Amino acid sequence: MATCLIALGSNLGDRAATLDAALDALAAAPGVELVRHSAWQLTLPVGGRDAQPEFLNGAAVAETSRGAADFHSLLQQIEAQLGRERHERWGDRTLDLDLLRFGDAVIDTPELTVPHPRMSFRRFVLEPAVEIAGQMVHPTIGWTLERLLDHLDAGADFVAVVSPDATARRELTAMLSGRFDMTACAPAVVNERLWPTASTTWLAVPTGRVSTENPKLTILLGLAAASEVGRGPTLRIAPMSRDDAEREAFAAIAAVWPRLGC
Ligand code: A4P
Ligand code: MG
Repeated sequence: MATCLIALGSNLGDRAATLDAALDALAAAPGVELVRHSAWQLTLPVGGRDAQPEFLNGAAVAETSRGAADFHSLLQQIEAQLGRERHERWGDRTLDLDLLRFGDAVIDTPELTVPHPRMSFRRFVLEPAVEIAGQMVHPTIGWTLERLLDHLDAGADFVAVVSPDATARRELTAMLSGRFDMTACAPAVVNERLWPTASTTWLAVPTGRVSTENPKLTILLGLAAASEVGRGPTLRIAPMSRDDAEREAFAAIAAVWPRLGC
């Protein structure tokens, strides 16, 4: 049996009824036992087109005897049954079921990435997840979900962009500085192992807070082999087009600092 953590989201139609129906479908599926679920929370959309309707988000813990790929297919079947249509990435949806964690498994196939690659820095994922599974450990970062969420409040208002490719790093940080009014900075205390000076650019987010703790967000750029252990909230950007990389970074920053207005 594997213990799974699932994120639920909806921003079209009768959102609460859809999320309730998704739980019923999960509970009724063979080989699945629904253990608990969070309350539904209203959240502001992150990453999609402008003027998207608000989301209702939640989380659920389930035990399953199914394998990870099979369980993910089940989530997709439930999405389809409840009217999900896929038009654009991060578009409006009646139902999104993301597999956040599947036991301690670390999975990276074209269809399925677990732990979910954007779960460590999204409040709309972590808040309901912490309500029901705060002590669950993020398998690649090694922090509990509660610690990840606390860090989004208490961490330093810095972004650390890490890449051995100085050009890619410069391009991304120049774009982020321009878009969000961030400024280059040099924290007083740095963990050299996690954020090596030679390959890290630091940006301070204009919130007025001064701090020397770990950054609220680390962006790993094209560093497929770098470990995430101990870094806290992390966005890993695989080699991709510059536009896509910028879009990923924008959406992550909007999730961590919603008031920066993107
Ligand atoms: N996929 C890979 N790994 C997983 C996983 N662990 N769980 C694949 C679920 N799916 C996974 O997903 C795109 C592809 O990801 C699928 O082929 C699947 O096999 P999708 O559901 O078709 O499309 P999507 O959800 O638009 O894309 P994506 O990248 O999964 O988006 P996210 O990260 O789920 O973000 N703002 C608020 N406030 N609340 C939200 O719930 N959700 C999103 C979607 C954006 N902004 C939001 C919310
Ligand atoms: Mg999804």
